[in-house]
Amino acid sequence: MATQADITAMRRAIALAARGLGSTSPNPVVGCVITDASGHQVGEGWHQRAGGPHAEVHALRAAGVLARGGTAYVTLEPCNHTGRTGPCAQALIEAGIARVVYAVGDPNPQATGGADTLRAAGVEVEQGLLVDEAEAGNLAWLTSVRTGRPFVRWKYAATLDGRIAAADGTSRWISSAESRADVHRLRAEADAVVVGSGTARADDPHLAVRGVEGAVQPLRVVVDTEATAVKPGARVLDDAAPTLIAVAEDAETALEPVVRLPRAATGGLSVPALLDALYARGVRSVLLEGGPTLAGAFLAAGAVDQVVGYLAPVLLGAGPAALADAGITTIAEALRLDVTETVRIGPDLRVTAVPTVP
Ligand code: AOF
Ligand code: ZN
Repeated sequence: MATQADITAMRRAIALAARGLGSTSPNPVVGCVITDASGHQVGEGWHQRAGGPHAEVHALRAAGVLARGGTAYVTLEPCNHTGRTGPCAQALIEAGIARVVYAVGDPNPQATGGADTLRAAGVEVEQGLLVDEAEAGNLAWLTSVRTGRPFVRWKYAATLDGRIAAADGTSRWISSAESRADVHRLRAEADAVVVGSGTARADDPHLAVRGVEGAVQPLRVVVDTEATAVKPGARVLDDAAPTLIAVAEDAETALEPVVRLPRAATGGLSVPALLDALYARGVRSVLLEGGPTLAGAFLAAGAVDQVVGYLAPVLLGAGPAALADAGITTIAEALRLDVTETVRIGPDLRVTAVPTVP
């Protein structure tokens, strides 16, 4: 049975794990707290970057000999494999840990089996404490492991009547400065930020992260099917972050770096082919930032895992909607979502939702 102290320690481990968001790809975010035999915290750590020590190793180093006879709280099942680093299950056994409490089982076939190894060595093992919170904290990585493509978060900012610009095309600024700063945090969490040609043409966006301490810059991706939207000198081509222009196989361009991809039946780029190409480059999470046409294509391809809408208390009554055609023609086909969070961001409302599992 989990005690209040167990819950407190796991909650701390989940908070520690979140510090790795955006910098551990293609690995998960993982946090670890170690308490001694009398329940005092003696070490903590989190996974900071792929190839670096796992969370358990950081926490064991901090605890030193005080780990002996203690409990390790880990957000993910300790690994059982020698990958870029040694097996954490073994490290926990060698440090004399008596009990391991973890939240989420490791779905990675190479790493799984840590719980069995620990039990075989006489360590008490408990699974599932705060599993929903820990899964939510690792949503991008877990989704990418389960689906074999990057996790996709579609973000948009709109008026309360769902418009992203006025009838004359003016759009600066619908959402507040606070919301725009929050978007930089989402960019920092993502491995890649993706926009379409309409957004590239209309906004000449920069797409790099500003104002987030320690942020790893995401790959900036412009889906420019006909290779006509991104011009030499575009802000997205500066050296603030890496860039990739995705064009159709038959498009002509001298821009670099470019990836050539097949078209979908509709003529636009194939979304699955784009996601495969990004996955092959190590991308495990995508922030889809615009605009309505590309978002419609992703939704039609079943490739949106989470929606984050910034709703500004503004009305326009005319102007383009946040989402264009997504292949839905009748109400029975409507994409239903479950709201997982609502937060006030300055004057705006941020709504996070995920597709309802039928
Ligand atoms: C992490 N950090 O804190 C834990 C992980 O690439 P490697 O060799 O570092 O191994 C990565 C795998 O190890 C990862 O996919 C996951 O299954 C397991 N546990 N990974 O990156 C950690 N505990
Ligand atoms: Zn490990």
